[in-house]
Amino acid sequence: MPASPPRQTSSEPVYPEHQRLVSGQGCYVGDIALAEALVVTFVRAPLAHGRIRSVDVQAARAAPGVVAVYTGADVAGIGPLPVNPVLAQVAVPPYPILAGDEILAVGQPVVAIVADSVQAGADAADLVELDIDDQTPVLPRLRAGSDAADAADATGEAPSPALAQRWSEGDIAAAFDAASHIVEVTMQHPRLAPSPLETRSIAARYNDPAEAETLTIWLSTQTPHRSRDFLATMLGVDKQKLRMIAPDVGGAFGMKASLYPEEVLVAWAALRLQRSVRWQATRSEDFLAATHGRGACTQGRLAVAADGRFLGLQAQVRCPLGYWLPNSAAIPAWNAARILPGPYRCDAVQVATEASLSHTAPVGIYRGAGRPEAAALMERLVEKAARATGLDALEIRRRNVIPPEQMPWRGPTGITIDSGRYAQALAQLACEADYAGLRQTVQTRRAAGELVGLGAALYIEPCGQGWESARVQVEPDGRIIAATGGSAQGQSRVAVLAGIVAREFGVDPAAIEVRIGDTASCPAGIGALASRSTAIGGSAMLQAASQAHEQLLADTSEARTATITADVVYEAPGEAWGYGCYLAVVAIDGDTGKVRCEHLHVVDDIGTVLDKALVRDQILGGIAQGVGEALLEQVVYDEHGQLLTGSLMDYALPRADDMPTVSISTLNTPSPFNELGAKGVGEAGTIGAPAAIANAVQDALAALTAQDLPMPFTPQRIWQVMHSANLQESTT
Ligand code: SMO
Repeated sequence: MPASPPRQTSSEPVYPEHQRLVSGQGCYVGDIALAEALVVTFVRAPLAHGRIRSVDVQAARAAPGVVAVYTGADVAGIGPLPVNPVLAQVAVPPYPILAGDEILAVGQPVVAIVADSVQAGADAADLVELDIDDQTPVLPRLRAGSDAADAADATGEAPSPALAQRWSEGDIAAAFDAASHIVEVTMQHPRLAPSPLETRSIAARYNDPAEAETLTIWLSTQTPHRSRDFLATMLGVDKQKLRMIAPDVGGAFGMKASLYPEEVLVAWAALRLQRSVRWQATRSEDFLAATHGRGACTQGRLAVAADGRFLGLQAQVRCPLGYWLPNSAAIPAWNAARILPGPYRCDAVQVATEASLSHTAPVGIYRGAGRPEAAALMERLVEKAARATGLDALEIRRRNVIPPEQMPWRGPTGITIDSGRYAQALAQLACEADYAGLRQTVQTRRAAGELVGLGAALYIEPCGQGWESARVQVEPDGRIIAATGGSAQGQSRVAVLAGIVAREFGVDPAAIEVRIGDTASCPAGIGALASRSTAIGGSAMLQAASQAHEQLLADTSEARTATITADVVYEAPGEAWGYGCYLAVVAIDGDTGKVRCEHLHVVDDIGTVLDKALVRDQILGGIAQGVGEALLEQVVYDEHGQLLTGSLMDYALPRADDMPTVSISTLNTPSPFNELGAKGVGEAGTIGAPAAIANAVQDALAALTAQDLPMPFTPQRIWQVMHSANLQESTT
């Protein structure tokens, strides 16, 4: 019997952060009151590619309420945004604040109007005249069979890689020569719009020059310190003159990890006009010009021995990029490649990855950031290998996984996996899901004419590297203050951090005051990314709490008069690798082609669990987004590079009734690579769910097609498969 979805029950902890956010008490950037602030309205490019003949802003400048109008020439001196150098940078384009001579994507900011109200800005925007010489855009090349493929291939120029890298280990030719079976897979991931509830938003307060800070900036961001530092460099101001505050952030999912041209312009305009300035994107502006995720096309060949052992893997990852690179631009292409061959041993591996520019919105990290792409490719290959060898899907995985006694494991792309009990996770899944019974049920339903499928996926997830900071202070009056450089997007980070400190001091978590996301009151930090907050940030906090507590115990003075402070910069000695084993049951409506993911059985190993309920919520949230990728969501551009999915009327986010029921169990193998033994869980569901659902859908359709279908598995796509199979049947 499928379990019902986990529900909040009265015995579960109540998180003050949750209570506050779901009852409308949150304070987002848009809620920050700024006296006499000006607002920015952007005039955006109506075409994907072209030469600007002229931009006429005379009438806009003279319009009521308009304080200033800026074009590309005004902001040409602003410095570039650094790109995280995890891949070789072949051809990094300039970082444009406003278009110069050339239009590079639909939605690119061309003119910025600074006015005393949103209405005045919108009216003035209508008066701007753009004269553009239309040119053919370069669009991402997609694999054949996906909706936009023909359109993209019709454009003359091939996208050129901006970032690329290759890895190779072992004798790949010998591996394929020795193979009893060779299986091949091509995966096309939809391009996705991260779609946090709160759109991009910034409010910059211009302070009296006599004050220490010139600008106080509230930014909806995952990375307050990094954004402050990059912004200071780009604008050529002392970083101490900028204070960056991330107040409540209404979702981010990677989309708010990097600075946007619009945000840089707001800060620049505030300095130039010596006025407070703000901007909030509309939902359509986020579809047009915030970073998208995924969109990768991956291809792989797996050489398999008769007994199911994996002998060799050849893989190619191709990721789309837009017209400028966010700081995180290289992360998806890097992760998708370096994670291969996932949790498996494979002696010969050849992996190549590249990411190519196109005349579209920027592409960056989105919850999972390359991990779902690696998992989907590998797990589709494994599923095909199971079919080719006649082995059971879980059994072939069991035969190939890296054994725990070989951990830490050095992979062919140079990664080091810290820990993992993959075979045990597979066994736990088989037991929890009643795998044998489930397979029987699927057979029975198939015999009765239903299109049903079962799909497994075993994935691994790197949970961040590097350092994070923490400061714990004990005041003479007994107050304990804990501060960290990260920010929070509704994950109840305050509760987790307070819990870590409270346990050290042996006090109630409510007694701990947690400060996050403010460059003035928190030590410098990296931010909330890559599932690293608990493993790395939490370890920093644990060390700071322990040091402060020791100092407190050592303090024998009768009346303590000084503040005790422990400042820690914790650097993890390596990456913690979470992993999970997912099993999806899908059913396809024979009339409409609509895929329903009925149930997901999940075993996740995230190391030490600090808070069970929060872990479950993270897994469920990730699954919702994974279901979106597999079944519903896709950003679509037409052959002219026009965005066809510019609103939530056209872009299908998952709703409550699209969710499968979910059974979650965990396995806890502590990571030896951090103080807590924790691994990340923020991205788990987005990695495991699409791979498992893809395998289940292909399993349901196995009698009709052996072709690799692109995601998302929309009713239209599935109906076409069923329809062409029926046609073939009736003509033979
Ligand atoms: S996609 Mo995450 O914010 O590293």
